[in-house]
Amino acid sequence: RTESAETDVDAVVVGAGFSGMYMLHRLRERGLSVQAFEKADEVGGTWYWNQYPGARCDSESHIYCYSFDDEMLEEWEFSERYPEQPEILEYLKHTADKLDLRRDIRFDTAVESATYDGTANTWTVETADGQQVTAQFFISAVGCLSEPYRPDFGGLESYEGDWYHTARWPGDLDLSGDHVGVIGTGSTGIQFISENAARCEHMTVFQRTPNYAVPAQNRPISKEEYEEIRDNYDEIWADARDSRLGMPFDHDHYSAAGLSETEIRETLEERWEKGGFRFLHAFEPAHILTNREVNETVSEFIREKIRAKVDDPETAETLVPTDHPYGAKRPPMDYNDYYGTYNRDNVSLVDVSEDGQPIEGFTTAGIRTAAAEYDLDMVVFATGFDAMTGAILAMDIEGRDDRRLNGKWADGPLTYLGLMSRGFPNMFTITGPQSPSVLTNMPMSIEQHVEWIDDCIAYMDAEGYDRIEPTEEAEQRWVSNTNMLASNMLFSDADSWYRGENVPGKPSIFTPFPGGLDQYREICDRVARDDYDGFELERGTAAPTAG
Ligand code: NA7
Repeated sequence: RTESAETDVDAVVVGAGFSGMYMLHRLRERGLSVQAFEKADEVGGTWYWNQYPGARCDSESHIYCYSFDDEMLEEWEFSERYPEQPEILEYLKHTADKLDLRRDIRFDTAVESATYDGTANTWTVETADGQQVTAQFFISAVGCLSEPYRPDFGGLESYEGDWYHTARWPGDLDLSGDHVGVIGTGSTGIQFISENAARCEHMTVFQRTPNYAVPAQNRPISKEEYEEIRDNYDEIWADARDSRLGMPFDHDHYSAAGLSETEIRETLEERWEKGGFRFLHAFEPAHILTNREVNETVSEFIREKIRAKVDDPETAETLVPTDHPYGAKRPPMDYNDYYGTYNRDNVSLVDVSEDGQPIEGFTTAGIRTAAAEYDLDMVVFATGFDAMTGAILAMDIEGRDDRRLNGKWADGPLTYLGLMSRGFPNMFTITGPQSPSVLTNMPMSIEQHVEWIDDCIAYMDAEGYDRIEPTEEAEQRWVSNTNMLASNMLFSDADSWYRGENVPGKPSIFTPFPGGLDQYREICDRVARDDYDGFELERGTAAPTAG
């Protein structure tokens, strides 16, 4: 590197969840100086913020962790098949201690803006409290389901009860004795409702779209099981890396082609017992997510299970999804007899869809719908996130030639590989839009992204390049490829956060890369092997050096 420009550090990383922590570690191991910023007062990201009782990860715990460090795999043990929020947070804190990450993380510090200077080839990152740091590389690790979305119901300011968004849960709240209203029946709402109904005096659930919750079949993991997992970890990780979902069992699916409906139902019954994503992936994804007929058999199978669980037929029909096929929205998991919860005397369900009684707003005492008023001591917004782009665009990012990222992405995100966007040199996004992240076991995707970015920076260093950005053509190709893959699947049959439709005014575009982590990894590896095909690399642009 030349000595022509001096920066405070080589790289700034924003966020200290799974992604930011690993990115910081990798770059530091390579000898780069890194400043990470985290707006919370602790590491953990998603698992720091989502502290509502019942928060749990839908990936199985033995693969919901980093795979890069054998020692950590040896010494850490999750207690249940699916890890609960407090345990994941402990795991991440433990990792931060073990890798000595905290010394390079500035906590309680939100990044407000990042501005690229094309002459000096540096990024200037500014925080909410007015600190400025310059770096050659600017890396967003802010997460893709991290910017909470709360619908703007009128009158909330006059509501005299308490209200919380699940993704900003304050920790130890006592719900006992309260009449609690819950808005939202996505993955979060379903976890919250079934875990907390018994704790409340009364719970009223406001459901706009019924969902297909499949039993997770959670249970404790025994010592013997862990021993077996450890003995086979090499194979487990190899299978997970080479799979569509980043989950090792993903290879173990059937073809639905040529099966009769009875045979399909037998397979589904067997998979129902296995639970979670093993059910979703009973058949080749091509069959459930592209074949309407197979999908309808699967959807109907779940509908019957719901009807069988709920005592009151009218409530059951309100809970049965008929407006969208299974899998078109992110399928939620049931940890705690979700449908059985509606048989409790202290739980009631309100249909707030267009055909029911939509929420009109808040009163001083609670929620007013088109048909009634509900008095509530507390309202819980389980209303999801401004997914994929929300947290990135919450920062004011200005690239080359005064171009702003929120302007460039006004009609939908434009990226190459979900990792970079043209006009924003040396800026990387981990789990960015048009990457497979949210459709996979996240740590597997995160490790792939981080390692790719780290290798890319190492390549630049070795070859004497100091600026990288995608070509216009490669970016357009990637975006159309992602859209084309999605258009061959059933995703457009539902309004979902996958397509930005949960946030009013957001462009309606399928944002994750739906081709699977295995295919994505292959593409990324090929791009790197071909000297970063589709990227422009430049030398002699006042390569900055950390001072
Ligand atoms: P989701 O899956 O986006 O669910 C949000 C829920 O909130 C969903 O049931 C929405 O109904 C409901 N919602 C949103 N806006 C409204 C309004 N205005 N009125 C009534 N109901 C509303 O978020 P989650 O937090 O559950 O899950 C996000 C991801 O985190 C999850 O998929 C996992 O990947 C982890 P809708 O279906 O839009 O009619």
